[in-house]
Amino acid sequence: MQQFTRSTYSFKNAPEKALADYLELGYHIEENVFSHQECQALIKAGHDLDDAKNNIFRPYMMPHRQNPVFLEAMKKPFLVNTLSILVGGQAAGLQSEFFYCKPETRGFSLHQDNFYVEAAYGVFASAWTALTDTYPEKGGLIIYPESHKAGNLPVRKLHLDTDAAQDPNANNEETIVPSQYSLCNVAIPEGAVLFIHGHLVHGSNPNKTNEWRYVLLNTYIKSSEKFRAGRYAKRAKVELV
Ligand SMILES: O=C(O)CCC(=O)C(=O)O
Repeated sequence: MQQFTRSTYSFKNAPEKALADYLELGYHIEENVFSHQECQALIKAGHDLDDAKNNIFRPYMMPHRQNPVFLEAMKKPFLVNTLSILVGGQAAGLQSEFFYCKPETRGFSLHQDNFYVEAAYGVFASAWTALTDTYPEKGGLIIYPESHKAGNLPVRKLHLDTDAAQDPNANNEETIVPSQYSLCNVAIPEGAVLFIHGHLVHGSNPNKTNEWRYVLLNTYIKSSEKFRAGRYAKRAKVELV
């Protein structure tokens, strides 16, 4: 496993230096973006969604269309400003997804987010917000630093049984990672955001703890760019200005 490297700069006060590190590494961690109260409000809103009320805890696609708390999170000025820097122009929202990841939920197989979205290189990125502390045993993310530089990578089909608590497209295939890139596990604390380049290979570990691992994923694209809507996700641009 590779020694984990992260930028020492923040988009709050050194955006140019933070951007240079993001372009080199393919990710950026920003702490204290959401307060404890905001994380708790989002978790509560997750449990108020129709699926959760019916004891269905697979990741909920597009909660921003159901509850304004999620739309407000997607529109958080710091996220919109940072994403606009990362995608090289005014960012539009594209997708939200709320992850419950109850104990024993399987991880998300290795993938590049842009595999699903089919946008041009460098104009699409994700904000993965930990609503509870996350670490390798608790569904923590796996990343391959600098793998975004490889562009579109091939995948191999997987033949796993479905896990009712995981996204139905999470384990269909996995990215074949070139041997020069190394796996890193990351621990992202509550309220922090992992910004992910659309071509960075990443996935997640299973949740082996007895606590739920709540995460809110928002994805963004440069407003003028094309993307694939997707049969399951049904992505549509959300204007943020
Ligand atoms: O939160 C997870 O388990 C993985 C989510 C993810 O990587 C994604 O949706 O792109």
